Amino acid sequence: MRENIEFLMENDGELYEAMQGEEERQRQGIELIPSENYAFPEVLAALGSVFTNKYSEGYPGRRYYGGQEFTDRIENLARDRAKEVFRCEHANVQPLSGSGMNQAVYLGLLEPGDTILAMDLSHGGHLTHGAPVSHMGKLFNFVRYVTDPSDGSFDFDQILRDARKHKPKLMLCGYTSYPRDIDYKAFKTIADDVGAISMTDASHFGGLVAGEAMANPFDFGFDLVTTTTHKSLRGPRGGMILCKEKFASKIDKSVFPGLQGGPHMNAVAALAVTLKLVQSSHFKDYADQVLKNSKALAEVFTESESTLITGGTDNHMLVLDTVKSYGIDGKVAEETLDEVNVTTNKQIIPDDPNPPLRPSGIRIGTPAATARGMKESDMKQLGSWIDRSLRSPSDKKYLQRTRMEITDFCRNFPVPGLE
Ligand code: DSN
Repeated sequence: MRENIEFLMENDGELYEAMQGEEERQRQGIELIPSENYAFPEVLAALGSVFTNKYSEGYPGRRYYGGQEFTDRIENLARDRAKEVFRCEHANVQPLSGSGMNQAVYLGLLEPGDTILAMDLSHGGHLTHGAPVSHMGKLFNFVRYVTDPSDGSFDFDQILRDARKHKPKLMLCGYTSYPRDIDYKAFKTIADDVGAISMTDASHFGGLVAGEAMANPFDFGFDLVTTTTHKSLRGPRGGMILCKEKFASKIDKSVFPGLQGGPHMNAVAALAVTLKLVQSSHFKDYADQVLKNSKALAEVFTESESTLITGGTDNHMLVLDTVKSYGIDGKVAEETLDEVNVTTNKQIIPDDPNPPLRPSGIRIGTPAATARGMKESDMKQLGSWIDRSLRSPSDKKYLQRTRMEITDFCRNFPVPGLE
């Protein structure tokens, strides 16, 4: 694989230079965006393989092009491994991205105008969970539930009242910016009460379910789970729809030919190897460590009396209210941390009075740092650098010194796939 990159050096200097720059950025900085990670080296190898050359519209055994002996083999491997890892009856491994994956579920199982009950965007839901600016928000009738920001809890009595009033066809839980676990039993009970399909979008924590560090919605009888494959799972960019057999045919038809053409078979190959690697005891240790690291980092902010949304974390991420904690908005916080080579992202917080490009907080997550081998003591060090930097965004000398210390610190933690 490295040889292929050297080949680029010979033939496309401009591209090679940007690629080298990104490698150095990833080496010298600490990646704390909760949805990012370092793909397994095996994933990078599969992505750069000959499967990128192949069209495979259809499904194993029923394709619209010839020459499918080996593509069928890898797609079957990916599907079987997905079913084994997530303990489900059916897996579609073709979605090209997380948004398309969720859209395929809604479009395959519902009619336009049908009602979906899902979490509000500012409380942690995703754009595809019905944000008014999204096409899905226009096509379906989303009713949104919120959380109590003081402790992140859901008001299940209210959700039940909403469900009985609006009679959703589908009830969705899952999040993109919410630092707590989900009470699947309570959600499933309400979905059953109103006869709704139950779905979890596990995009952020699919890897933590696979590594058995977090609960699996299928153990509570959920109908469907969607997950992207490049976040905590450490696989290729893409998505997966996991479901009960009774939804299999509608889901498959919705993905292809409903929404997509040819799947990216290099990504399917990379997903197959991911789903082998996540079954190892090594990956289970990794998933546990992601959560330990998140808690260790949260302790630093609690001790410094900063404001964490919901007061802490049960998963891989923290949402920090930077306005309340440091008197700076999320954009300034993100830029300040960029100056010390710590990458986070500005983030709206529940009922944020500020706009999305200048919101009141940031998100911080531990999957990528943990993949480099960082442990709780490293999180303490990192947390104190972050806390101090956010307290001194104009102290250029401090930020410069901290940047150098962090660059040195990073040398102890090789980036998977780059060394
Ligand atoms: N963009 C992803 C995230 O950062 O959470 C969700 O799609």
